[in-house]
Amino acid sequence: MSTLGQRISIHTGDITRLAVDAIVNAANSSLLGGRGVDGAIHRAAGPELEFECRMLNGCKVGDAKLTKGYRLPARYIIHTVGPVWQGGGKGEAGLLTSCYRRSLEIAHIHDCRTVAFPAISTGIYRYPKNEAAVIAVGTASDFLQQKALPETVVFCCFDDETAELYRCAVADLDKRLT
Ligand code: AR6
Repeated sequence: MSTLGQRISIHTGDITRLAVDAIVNAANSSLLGGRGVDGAIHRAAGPELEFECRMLNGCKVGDAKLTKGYRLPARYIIHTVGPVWQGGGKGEAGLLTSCYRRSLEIAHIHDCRTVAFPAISTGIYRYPKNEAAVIAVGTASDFLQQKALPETVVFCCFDDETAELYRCAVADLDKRLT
């Protein structure tokens, strides 16, 4: 197995259950909660999370901010704000890349060995899942090649179909890297 394959893992299930150092939240720029994975994370972490989020003054699209994990098994939550898909001509790919890079930088600074990502922007924000998976895997791979931490990036997919897209994206990248 390649080095990339050893440091990227693909999981199907609910990200709120994962006992990793940090999980990433697909938030909105208010950081005050919402639907989808954001709602699930706020419910599972408990009301203290919203209290801490209120002190953060929101977050720009493409950026990320860290809070504690509260009642989650994860120690930290890294909240990032993905772009709303508007057809692809509004800088969406660059902004989505930035979400992954900024989240990984924050995980690195906080000595996280394992970090789990949902498929940012691919639900309510309608980013095409396949294109988003290629960006997620490519950006994580670039980062992992430069840094020893995080040791492992988990892509937590809500369904098997999405997990398969990630497996294909990893396999394609592996072919290009070897
Ligand atoms: N665990 C893992 N993945 C999940 C979970 C879960 N518990 N729940 C949903 N997903 P979305 P977005 C997947 O809509 O598109 C919120 O209201 C889901 O299948 O949660 O970035 C925010 O406040 C999809 O593949 O996030 C924002 O306003 C992926 O997570 C807005 O939605 C992302 O879907 C953000 O929209």
